[in-house]
Amino acid sequence: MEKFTTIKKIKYEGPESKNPLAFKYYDADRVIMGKKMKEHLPFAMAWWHNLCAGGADMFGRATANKSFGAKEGTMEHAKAKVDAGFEFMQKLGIEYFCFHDVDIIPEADDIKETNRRLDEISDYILVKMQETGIKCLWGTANMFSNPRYCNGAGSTNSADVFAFAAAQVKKAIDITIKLGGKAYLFWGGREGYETLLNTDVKFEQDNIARLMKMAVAYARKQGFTGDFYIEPKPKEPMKHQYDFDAATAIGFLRYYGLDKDFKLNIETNHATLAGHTFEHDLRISAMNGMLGSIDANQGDYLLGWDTDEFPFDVYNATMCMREVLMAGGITGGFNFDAKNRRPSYTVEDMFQGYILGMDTFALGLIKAAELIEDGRLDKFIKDRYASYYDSEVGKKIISDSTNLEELFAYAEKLGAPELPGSGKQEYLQSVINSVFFK
Ligand code: XLS
Ligand code: NI
Ligand code: NI
Repeated sequence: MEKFTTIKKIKYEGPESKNPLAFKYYDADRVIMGKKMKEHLPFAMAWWHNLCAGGADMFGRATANKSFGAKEGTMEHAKAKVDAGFEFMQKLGIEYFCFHDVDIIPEADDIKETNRRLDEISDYILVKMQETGIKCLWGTANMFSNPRYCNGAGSTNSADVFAFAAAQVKKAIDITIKLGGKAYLFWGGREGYETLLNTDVKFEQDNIARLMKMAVAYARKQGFTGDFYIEPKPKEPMKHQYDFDAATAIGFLRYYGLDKDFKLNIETNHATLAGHTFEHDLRISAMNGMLGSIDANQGDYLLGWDTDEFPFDVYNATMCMREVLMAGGITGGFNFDAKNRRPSYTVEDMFQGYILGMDTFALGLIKAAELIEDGRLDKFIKDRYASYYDSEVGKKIISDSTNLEELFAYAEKLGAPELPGSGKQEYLQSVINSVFFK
């Protein structure tokens, strides 16, 4: 039965349109740099925000009704969410979804019953997937909401909790494989600590790696060929999260020999919480061959937590898409890990959040392609390092064929080098404006 009876299929109407339920920039079949927009931008719906969260915060209960006509906490409700989710994705032309195990069913007290419910609902989801062609981008286990995970999952001090987490990961991998997920994700929900007064960091990190290794071994044994992801985040819920940012996560993966199986899922708001720009963490991932997927949202510079807003900042989305285009695309997708603001509690708001996000990324793609085609930024960067290609000493340095003694002698002969050339930041920023506002 149709859930969103007041909403029709969302169409592209172009920038002149004033229709609040139409795309202004996202034109799925428009070709940009040789590829359709929908191929550049494999969007995904985040099950948890869109179908589960009603806007509750620590000061008040939910404002949005996500019952979809069923009693919450029942399997009927779980199925109603599947119906609503697939209708939602179809109406928006979204081809992927992402989920946590407990987003798709109400967790039972007994793990056997929880797992039975997961089997039942995944059968139901599978039928919908076959009917609609909608696919699973990634699955994950929620190992942060239940009180048993107050000290983390892989990082917990309790061996029993660790074993329970392992069981949950096993089942979440089974369901992800069953739904044909492209990847399996670890967001280090509470993998971190509050104080060193009670924490053995090395012990906890070794254990997180153990859990990940077991996950890889198990999934590969089941024939899973997709990627594993770590989604870095510097803080919240814990004060110190172990997967602080892209560079930290990459170091961790390499140290434990997990770097062949894992890539990163970079979330805008997590990068900015780490004190980086979004494009910084994308660049660090890409240059290490580990840019897997993106959690598309945005934070608020006035607030110090993960506000998970729908992306609206076109400049930011452009810098993201520039990184993605330069990296030759991503194998994952753009998952809207984003939620409506609490006072935006209507069904129209649900759709308008996604329309905003999709239009913002479409604009980002258009503008990033224009920046690349304009060529001034890329040429400037290339020229900036020309001395390494043009001079003898530069060539020696980048071909690893010199040493400190030789460079010492060279420097003595040189006397003093000239200044390295202007960075021209202001000029380059004006180039961006001129491409944006032609
Ligand atoms: C929370 C994370 C979470 C992950 C999935 O901050 O972004 O939503 O994406 O567990
Ligand atoms: Ni987040
Ligand atoms: Ni996320």
